[in-house]
Amino acid sequence: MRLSRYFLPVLKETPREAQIVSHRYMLQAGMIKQASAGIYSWLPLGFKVLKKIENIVHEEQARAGHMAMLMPTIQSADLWRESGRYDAYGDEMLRIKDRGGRDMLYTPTAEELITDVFRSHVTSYKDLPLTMYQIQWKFRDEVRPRFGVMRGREFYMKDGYNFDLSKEDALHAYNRHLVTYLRTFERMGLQAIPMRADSGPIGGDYTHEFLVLADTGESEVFYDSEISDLTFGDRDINFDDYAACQAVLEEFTSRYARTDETHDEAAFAEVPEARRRTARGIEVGQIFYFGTTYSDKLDATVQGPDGKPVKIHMGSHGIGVSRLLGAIIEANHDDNGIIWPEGVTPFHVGILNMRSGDAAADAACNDLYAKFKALGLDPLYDDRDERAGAKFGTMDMIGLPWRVTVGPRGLKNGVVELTSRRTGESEELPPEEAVARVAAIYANL
Ligand code: P5A
Repeated sequence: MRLSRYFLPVLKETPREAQIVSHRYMLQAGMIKQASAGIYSWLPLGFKVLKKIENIVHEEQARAGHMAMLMPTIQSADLWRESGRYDAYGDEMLRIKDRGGRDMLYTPTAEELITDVFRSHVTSYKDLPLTMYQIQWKFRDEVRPRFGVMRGREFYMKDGYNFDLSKEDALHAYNRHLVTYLRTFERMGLQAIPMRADSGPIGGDYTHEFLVLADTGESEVFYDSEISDLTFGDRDINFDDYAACQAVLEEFTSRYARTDETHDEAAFAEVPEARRRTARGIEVGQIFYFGTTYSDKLDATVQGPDGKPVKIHMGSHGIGVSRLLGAIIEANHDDNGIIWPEGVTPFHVGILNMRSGDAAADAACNDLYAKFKALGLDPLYDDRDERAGAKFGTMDMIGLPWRVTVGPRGLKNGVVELTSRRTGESEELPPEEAVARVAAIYANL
C-alpha cells in the first residue's frame, strides 16, 4: 500500500478523552473512531490488526479441531427466558422490540443459542465430543464504557462452546482450551497468565481468566512471580491426549495466581515472600466449565451408550478479540507510539522515502516495494511529499516493527537503512539484503 492513497487520519494533538496509552495511540494512529460511547468504527489500519488477531484465533482453534460457525447478533428473548437469564442479566443486556412487539436482544454471549442448535440436531452420544465457536460482535451495556476498545459496549469476541457426554470429557475440553489459548496469546506477542477467577453471570465452578499484566489493567491480581518464567513456545501437543493437556494445565496453573475476586490472603501467604506479586492485569480471555447448567434448563440430552438419555456437559470459552488490540498496545509501546509484535502488525515493513521526487530515491523505493510484494509481504510505502521528520513521526506512531529508509546519500553508496522499531537499532545494507532480512524474519512466524 502507498501511504499517499491510504486512509490514515493520524491526529497531531493528543486526544483529551483518552486516559490510557492504548486508547490514545489507537485514536492518534487513525485506527478507530468513536461512533458513540463504547462503540467504534474500525478504520483501515485498526481493521487490519483486528483481522490479524482474528486470524490467529481461527488458526489455533482449527489446530485443536474446533469448528468455526456464526450465530446472529440479534436474538429472540424466548430462549433466554427458558434459561432464566433474560431477567438475570440485568441492565447490561440491550433489549429491543421488533415491529410485531416481540422481545429481542443484542447478544451479550451465546450459550442459549448454541444449546438450541445442539438440541435440535444432536441426538446420540456418537456425535460427541463437539466444540464449535464463532467470532462475532457482542453488546453489553456497560455502566462505564471506557479506555477505548478495552471496555466497549459493542465488542468483538471469540466465543466457543463444548458439548460432552461426561464431566471427564468436558474437563478435557476445558484443558484443551487452556492449551490453545496459551499458544494463541503468545503468537500475539503477549504473556497472558491463566488465573483462578469468578464465573459471574456465565455460571459454573471451574473458570480461569487469562490476564496480561499492565499498570492500566482493570483487574487487581495476585501471583507467584515464578509464573512469569513460563512459556508455551512451539510445543506440539496432541489435543486428543487427555494426560498431555492436563499436564500443561497443571504446569501453568499450579502456582498461586488469582484475581481479586478469588484472592485468599492465607493461601497467598504460603508463597515465599520474595515471589509474591500484586499487580494489575487486563483480562483477554476466560474459560468456563459449567456442567449441565444449560442442558438442564434447555433440556439438551442425547441418547447414551446404554440407550438412556444423558444430560450433556458443557463449557464456554471467550477471547476479547477487539480488547486484545488495547492489551497488545499497553504491553508494546514507547513514547513515540505503538510497537507491533510481528505476529499482528498491520503491515510487515515500512518504506520511507527521504526525498520523494528524487529520481533515484523514487526508483529504489518502487523496486523495494515490488520485491516485498513478490515475496508475499505487505509493505507500507510512505511516498508522500512530506518532510522526513513527519514521515518518521507517522511510522513511529503506527508502529511497524521494521522500516527501510531510502535516501539519495545512501543510494550513492548502494545502501539503504533497516531499522527495528523496538530497539531503534539501524543497519546500512544493500537493498536486496534488507529485503532478504525482513523476509527471513516473517518466514519463521
Ligand atoms: C465465554 C464465551 C463469556 O462471555 N460466554 C461465551 C463466556 N465470557 S466473558 O469473560 O464474559 O467474555 C469473554 C471475553 O470478552 C472480553 N470482554 C470485553 N471486551 C471488550 N469490552 C467489553 N465490555 C468486554 N466484556 C468482555 C474479555 O476479554 C473476556 O475475557
